[in-house]
Amino acid sequence: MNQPGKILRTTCTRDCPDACGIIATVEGNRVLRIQGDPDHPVTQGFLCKRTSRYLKRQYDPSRITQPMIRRSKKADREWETVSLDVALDFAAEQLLHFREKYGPASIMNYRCGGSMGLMKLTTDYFFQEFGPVTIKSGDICAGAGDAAQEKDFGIVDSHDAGDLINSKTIIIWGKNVYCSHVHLLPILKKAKSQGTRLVLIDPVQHRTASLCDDYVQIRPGGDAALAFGLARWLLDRGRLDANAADYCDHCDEYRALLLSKSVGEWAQSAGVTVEELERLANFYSQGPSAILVGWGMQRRQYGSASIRAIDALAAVSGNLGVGGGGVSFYFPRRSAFDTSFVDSSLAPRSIPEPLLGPGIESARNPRIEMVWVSAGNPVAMIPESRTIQRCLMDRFTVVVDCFMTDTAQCADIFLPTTTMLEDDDIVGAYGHHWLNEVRPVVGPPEGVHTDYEIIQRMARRVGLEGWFKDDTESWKRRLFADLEKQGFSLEQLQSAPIKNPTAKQVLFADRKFPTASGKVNLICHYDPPTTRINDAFPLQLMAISTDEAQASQWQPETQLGPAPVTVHPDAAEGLNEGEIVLLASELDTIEVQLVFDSNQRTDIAIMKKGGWLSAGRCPNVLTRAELTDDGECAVYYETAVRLFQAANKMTQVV
Ligand SMILES: Nc1nc2c(c(=O)[nH]1)N[C@H]1C(S)=C(S)[C@@H](COP(=O)(O)OP(=O)(O)OC[C@H]3O[C@@H](n4cnc5c(=O)[nH]c(N)nc54)[C@H](O)[C@@H]3O)O[C@H]1N2
Ligand SMILES: Nc1nc2c(c(=O)[nH]1)N[C@H]1C(S)=C(S)[C@@H](COP(=O)(O)OP(=O)(O)OC[C@H]3O[C@@H](n4cnc5c(=O)[nH]c(N)nc54)[C@H](O)[C@@H]3O)O[C@H]1N2
Ligand SMILES: [Mo]
Repeated sequence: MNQPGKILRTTCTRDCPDACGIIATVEGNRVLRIQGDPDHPVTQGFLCKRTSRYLKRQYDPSRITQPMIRRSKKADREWETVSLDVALDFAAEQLLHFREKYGPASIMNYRCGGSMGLMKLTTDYFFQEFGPVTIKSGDICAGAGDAAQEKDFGIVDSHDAGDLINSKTIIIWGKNVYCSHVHLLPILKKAKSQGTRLVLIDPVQHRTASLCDDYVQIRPGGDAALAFGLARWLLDRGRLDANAADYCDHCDEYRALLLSKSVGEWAQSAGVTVEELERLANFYSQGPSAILVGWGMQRRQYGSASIRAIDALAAVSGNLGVGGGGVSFYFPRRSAFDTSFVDSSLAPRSIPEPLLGPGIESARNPRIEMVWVSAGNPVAMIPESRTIQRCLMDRFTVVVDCFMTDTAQCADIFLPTTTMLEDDDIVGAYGHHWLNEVRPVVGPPEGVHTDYEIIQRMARRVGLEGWFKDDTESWKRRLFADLEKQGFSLEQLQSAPIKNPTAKQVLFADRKFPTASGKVNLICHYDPPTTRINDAFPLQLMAISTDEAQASQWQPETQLGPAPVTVHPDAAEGLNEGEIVLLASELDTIEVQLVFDSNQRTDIAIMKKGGWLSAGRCPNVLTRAELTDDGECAVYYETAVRLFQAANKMTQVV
């Protein structure tokens, strides 16, 4: 399909707020180069560090392009390369067997963020029609924040990113834009050049601090206390919106909560100085002020309460419904599309995603006998990795992926699928309002198919061909149906991104909120969480995103040797920089290599998220499976850990 040096457009489907337009230079059936689309209003011609290196992944020799099965994975760990027909027949036979013998709830469909493409919903649709089967609930990534904003505002949505130009102050609250949201940088830099003040609040000092006029190194989890402290400061000075009661519920209870501590007490509980809090409050009160809420801080025990406290601050300070204001967390990436064919309420049972391991293990009547994993690597990415690994090894497991991940190593059947450069799909973004098309810029290797094509072939084997007779193009039209009613065409999307027509520049401009009462639901209870660190385990483990990789999608050569752990030198008394030491939680121990950084707090240990279990680099072996206060999000960053020399462990063991 391609002539030499042909330039083709597609979209990045990686789990990222940016959903970038990609320009690929293709010769024959090989991609020579990928670049950011200069005509995409958000991408603006550049790609992030990790995706600009994507061709290394695309052409990595470890990519698996042939179906594989293991007839008995426990006894005989050898993989057998088979034809797709053999692999699919085997998978179909097992699906039918377990449905017949134990009922559809004995099968679980687990899909995660390997691709943001909307076509991936067809896998969920298949399992809904085949079963419905057991599915996941909640969200390891953003569940707590989503639940908070739904409760407070009735919806989860954001101001248009372009509106940031109208802010006098922008608070970047727990977010590393240089790593996780790089296409926000041009807007932030422009706002800054026009006089907007930028402030970062984050326990980890990262590169985004260098962009900001002020940086507050908050105590991990201190965000609600800081938000209450800021509101208390404004209250004491009569600077809260006098009309707040017109559009907020529970004003009296919220006020009582603010008054339950002095500004000094709130500052102390947030782990900041009174001066820092006052400086922040001063900036914030010189509005309009926008808050950009990051994803990290809600992955904590009280993560949802943190976001609710920030929502309330924005509301009572008069920053909702005004240009340059708002509290932006997430953009509804699916809202423009018709996804009504999937209905999770039909499922006979769900397991909260953060509890995947213990949830599968304890499920009864029926027991879970078979797990189908696509676009996810739960063994590496979900807490209690070893429990998940054990569960999958004990059950019949199918994994659809492009690589032999930690999860795929537990499979009985491995079905190879396309990479994003070979995929055919549509995406919205969770960091802006533009919708875009995903098109194969090269054909997949012989015998490799998209997730949808795999599902279509499965459907024929289990009597569901009628549901999946349509080709990908027809499905895209089906997803696009609502937009078509509004006068857009899929052809239009094929030539350029379309801005979600339901998106607003400024949210809640009429100060009406889609909650039950039509008003903001102010948080009115807060029980401060007790810290889990203690003398025995003095550090909080924070394995966070790195600009080098997307979650566990590392190049194999990066996973050699112990994983680096960054700490303040005072947090590693008696240990030396570069030394290989042990990092232990109450659950497990891994070997790590020490990196010192005196800019960091003395109570945290920082790792790069996504380390492989097979390489001994997986932080999630140390972390317990548990749920946040609301929204069934995972508590990733509160595991208490300690560092010690390997010899000590030997003595302990002996
Ligand atoms: N390069 C790269 N980019 C990515 C990803 C990746 O793996 N690599 N992952 C993607 C994914 S899955 C997502 S969900 C998105 C967003 O994914 P994230 O990378 O999670 O997004 P951030 O918004 O930067 O949130 C992380 C920040 O939250 C901070 N944080 C943690 N705890 C607290 C706290 O208690 N208080 C405060 N104030 N801050 C805290 C961390 O220190 C960190 O700086 O980005 C995506 N972008
Ligand atoms: N310790 C710690 N753990 C974390 C986090 C953290 O900050 N700290 N962050 C969490 C967050 S925010 C998230 S969202 C999750 C991410 O968790 P996952 O989504 O499970 O992460 P990935 O490692 O990106 O795994 C996705 C897999 O999908 C495959 N894939 C890519 N494209 C396709 C496709 O089109 N089809 C199929 N079938 N497969 C495809 C990739 O090869 C990859 O193996 O991790 C969470 N885990
Ligand atoms: Mo995520």
